[in-house]
Amino acid sequence: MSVVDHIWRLDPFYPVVDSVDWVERLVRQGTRLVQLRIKDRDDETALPDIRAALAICRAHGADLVVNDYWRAAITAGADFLHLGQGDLDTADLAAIRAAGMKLGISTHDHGELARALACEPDYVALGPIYPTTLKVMPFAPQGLERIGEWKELIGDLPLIAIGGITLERAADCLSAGADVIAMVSDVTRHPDPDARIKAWLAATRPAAVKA
Ligand code: TZP
Ligand code: MG
Repeated sequence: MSVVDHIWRLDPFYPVVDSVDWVERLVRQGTRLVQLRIKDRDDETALPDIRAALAICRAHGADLVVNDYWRAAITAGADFLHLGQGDLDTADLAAIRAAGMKLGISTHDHGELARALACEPDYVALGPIYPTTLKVMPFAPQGLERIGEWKELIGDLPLIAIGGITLERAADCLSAGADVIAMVSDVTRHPDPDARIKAWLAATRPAAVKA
């Protein structure tokens, strides 16, 4: 399978979580794409968690995306890396490419999109689509129209929508042009996360099969 074929098979359900326990809980239930987003560590202290999450994902046939710690991601042999705009200031893109990792980049406005595209990413994330309670954002909610605009601007690159997206809002985001829905609190802060994971999988798996 070529890299492009693989990218096109990115699962539409893309939870973003902050621990190996969450990664395991998700992939055991059938999640196929998950981001490990650990904050306030360095590469050395994040490395054991990245290795553990990678082993769990591989054992379950899931793709792990490592957020932030690109040196540790290279050391662990990760397949996917996600960088925010701030991370691009210091990331060694040549080293990331040389390691064969696929790269996703966050964008919030046109300037950030231009910068992201200049890095030749493998996917582009747009957020926040709706107001998010998870982090203080200097950007107003993008709304659904912006998803369609971004999809036109990035062409064949997969578009990830993130920020305030619930299962009830997912269909609108996919119809607007998103290929993949990323979320945090709709899963991790749900009163019954396992039921919510199952509901997301049931709602998005047909789309995954079609893709
Ligand atoms: N990037 C843009 S919004 C966001 C990130 C990491 C947080 C998304 O969290 P939630 O709970 O799905 O709104
Ligand atoms: Mg980051």
